[in-house]
Amino acid sequence: KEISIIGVPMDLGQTRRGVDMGPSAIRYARLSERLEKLGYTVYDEGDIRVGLRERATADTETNLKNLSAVAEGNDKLSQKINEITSLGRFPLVLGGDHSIAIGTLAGVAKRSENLGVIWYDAHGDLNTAETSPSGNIHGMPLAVSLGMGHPVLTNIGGYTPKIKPENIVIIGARSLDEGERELIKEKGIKVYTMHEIDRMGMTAVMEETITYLKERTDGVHLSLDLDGLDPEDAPGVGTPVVGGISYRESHLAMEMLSEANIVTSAEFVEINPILDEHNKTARVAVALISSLLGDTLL
Ligand code: DIR
Ligand code: MN
Ligand code: MN
Ligand code: MN
Repeated sequence: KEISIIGVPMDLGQTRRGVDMGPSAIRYARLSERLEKLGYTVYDEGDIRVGLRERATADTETNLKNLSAVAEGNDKLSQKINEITSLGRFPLVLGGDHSIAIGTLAGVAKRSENLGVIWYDAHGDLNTAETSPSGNIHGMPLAVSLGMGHPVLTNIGGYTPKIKPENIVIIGARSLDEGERELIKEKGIKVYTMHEIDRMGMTAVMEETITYLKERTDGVHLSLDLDGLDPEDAPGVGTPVVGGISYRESHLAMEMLSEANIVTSAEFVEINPILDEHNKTARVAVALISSLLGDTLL
């Protein structure tokens, strides 16, 4: 089996510096070596070129920060994903802030009538320019992929929407803005908040998620924001939220996805080495990626 790694040093979707170094931090934590040991042929495609923050300009008509530079980076990413999937390789995207999911999904959804999406995150990332409290595009990619938001973003890849609300499962949510809550209700999006994870346990959450997605989708994209984990386990993120998913629970979730063999693309985002403790969060990401791709203890 063949995997293509694509780094996206994007930090324009939010305001903390350093998340653009995420791809380097994950490579430094020996991602390729781990995957090769699992028997994969690994193609590291290098990084997508992203505009510099200094040159990016605030969009004056909307409250969307760095709109054109974010859109440009995502457009390049979606094209790269298209090349990779046409070769039949598994795309593994390394962020960068979560705004890059716009480009990843534009690429992977092109080949899929009914793409499923697992959004593993403390946040819903379902804001639009109207509902966003921050103007940060990293809080919007799931809404954009549903066809809601600025046309410069929703039209990336030349089509919209990329995904259907009933094909989404959000896991780990514990910080949702008012507009996001309304959208979740309006669209009937399936969400396992921390309440359900505490109450049901991660095993049942993943069993339900897998059964649900298996019967209605023809492929599943895993979009894993490291802030879905508890900040104790993943401190190197820009918007940590206490009371998150543990390292063990996350491992279990990845192992269950591996067993179910439903994931067809993945991205690991929001790793910020400047805010990290000795690259701990990047090492967690590499461990989770390995489990997702079939690493077992025996
Ligand atoms: C908040 C934070 N909901 C926003 N979002 C984050 O700015 O839209 N997403 N941090 O990962
Ligand atoms: Mn996110
Ligand atoms: Mn988040
Ligand atoms: Mn975030």
